[in-house]
Amino acid sequence: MQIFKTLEEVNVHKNSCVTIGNFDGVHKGHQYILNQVMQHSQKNNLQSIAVTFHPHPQRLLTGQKKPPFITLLQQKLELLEETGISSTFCIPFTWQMATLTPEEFVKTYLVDALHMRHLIVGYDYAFGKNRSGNFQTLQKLGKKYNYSVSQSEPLNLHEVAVSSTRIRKMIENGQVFEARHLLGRFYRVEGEVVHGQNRGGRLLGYPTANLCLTDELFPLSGVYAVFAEYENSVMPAVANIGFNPTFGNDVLTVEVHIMNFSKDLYGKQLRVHFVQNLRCEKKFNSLDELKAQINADTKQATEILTQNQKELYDFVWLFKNAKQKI
Ligand code: RBF
Ligand code: MG
Repeated sequence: MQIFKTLEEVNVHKNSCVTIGNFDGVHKGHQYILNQVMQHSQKNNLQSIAVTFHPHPQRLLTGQKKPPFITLLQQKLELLEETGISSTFCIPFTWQMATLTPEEFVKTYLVDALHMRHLIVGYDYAFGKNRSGNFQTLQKLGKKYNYSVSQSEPLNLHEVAVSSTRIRKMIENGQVFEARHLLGRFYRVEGEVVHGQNRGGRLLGYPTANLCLTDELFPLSGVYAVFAEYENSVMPAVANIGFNPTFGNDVLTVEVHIMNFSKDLYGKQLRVHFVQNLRCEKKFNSLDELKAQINADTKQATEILTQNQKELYDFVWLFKNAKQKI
């Protein structure tokens, strides 16, 4: 996938079919539109292009770090690439950008730079100051600048549109097993393995890899059956997200115990795919009770992760078999 990070970098020699959005999560709803863009492009010999902004316009304008992103830029670009779209134009969003009229934006970025001939927008797409630019605005401009516009209908799950907001809420509630249907993959976080308290192996007999976190969104504190991905291998594991109340920590940690694994992972990049919530985090009165509980968690996670393994793996390996299925 070609990535353009500035107007100057844009290098498009063909007419194009474009979609535009924030794509936080690159979820099933996004995948659905991106597929339409690719199909339309193929039929009409156009280049397929996703357009997005960075930083997120709302973040720049409000100066607030919320809502938490499902995917940070790097992961978003990786996932966009996996959809098969041929280019992504990641427009740097600045205060100056925010003053452009819809027409100036469309002409400079979409028409002149990308040679857009067809635009597909989501069912809820709006842009510009106070979200004043909408489907009708884009259609009017299309007459002047020689492109057509279509609006994609929402992709529903249980009669409710798949949206980043809905997915965010599910993850914050710990409903990671449900969220996979909307994402088309398991929710995941990743980070470098760093030194923790060193209690896990020594005191409890369950060594854990502690992650140095970069993500913004975390499932509800608790214990989860997860897959740990490290250097192209995917291993059954169990994760604890929380504050280790038994030991009175005060920072959020994500630690992962990988079943039947004893390699040293310090300094390595680990990706954690959240499969299912097992329980909430608890304060135990003794080490033995905590140990017995972790033992039970490990057993339960192993059962979950080894049942229907093929289906579960499809959700780890994004898009491979899950495309369009919901
Ligand atoms: N710590 C707690 O204080 N309460 C828990 O409920 C809890 N559950 C855990 C479950 C699993 C599967 C694992 C691997 C760890 C858990 N821990 C829990 C964290 C434990 O306190 C931690 O691994 C050690 O303190 C080492 O950092
Ligand atoms: Mg540890």
